[in-house]
Amino acid sequence: MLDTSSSLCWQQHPLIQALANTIESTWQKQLTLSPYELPEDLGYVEGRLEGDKLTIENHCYQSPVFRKLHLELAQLGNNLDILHCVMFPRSMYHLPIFGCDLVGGRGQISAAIADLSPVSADGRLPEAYYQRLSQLPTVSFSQPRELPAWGDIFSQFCLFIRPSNSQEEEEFLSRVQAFLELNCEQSHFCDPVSNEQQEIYLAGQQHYCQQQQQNDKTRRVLEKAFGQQWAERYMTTVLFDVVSAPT
Ligand code: 18B
Repeated sequence: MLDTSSSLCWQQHPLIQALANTIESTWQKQLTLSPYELPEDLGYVEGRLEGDKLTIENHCYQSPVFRKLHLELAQLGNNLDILHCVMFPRSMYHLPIFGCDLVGGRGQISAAIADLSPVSADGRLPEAYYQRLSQLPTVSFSQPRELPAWGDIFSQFCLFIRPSNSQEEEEFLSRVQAFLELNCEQSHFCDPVSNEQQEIYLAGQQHYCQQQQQNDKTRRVLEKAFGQQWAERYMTTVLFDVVSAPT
């Protein structure tokens, strides 16, 4: 469970609470976590957006296989609840990037996104992922949403929906849990790759971050509360830092 003594978690939409707890407990159970130091002033931040307070709370770890395991909760007054999560593997391992974003307000989640995104040159996931993902029960959601142009980084398994009732919320949650468990499990079976392969996976991660940095909807929320420069620094150091060497 999330260490929630002072956490935003309790105040958020129930699906965000449930997913935050699922992520944190899956990581705790399946991975060997150690702290990941974010820039000192960016772990917990408060700003103001048109009179409303924007609060951001970060939970960040690393493990022998993952360079950065980032779970972020944000809340804007009573209007906007956000969960953001990314698992960046170290480039010496061929693993996809697990990413997830939930955005909601006033009791309704408007955007629920989750994916295991490939980082290889041919845009394919490791073979084991195809086998396992194709065995998951089929799900269909009544309100699928269309990915923006920068979303060419996502896999064929990407979910991007507006859940229309609690059953769809449950189905989304269980699919994300399956993605998470698969990714943690695979991290125990992967071997380090050659230097040439590492260059490719590093380039794949860089491309992923550059595309995500083009999300104007995220940028706009951060810019309005904290200003343009701060938003740029936050997006490029905390959310989607482009690492230039293997870590
Ligand atoms: N994101 N999201 O994380 N974003 O971080 N997010 C939105 O209903 C924030 C990720 C993604 O339609 C929206 O339209 C803020 C990851 C996609 O053009 C808002 C933070 C992924 C869209 C925010 C945050 C990801 C999207 C609009 C920092 C995927 C649709 C909500 C805490 C793995 C973009 C709506 C589009 C939308 C905001 C995807 C307000 C501030 C990891 C594809």
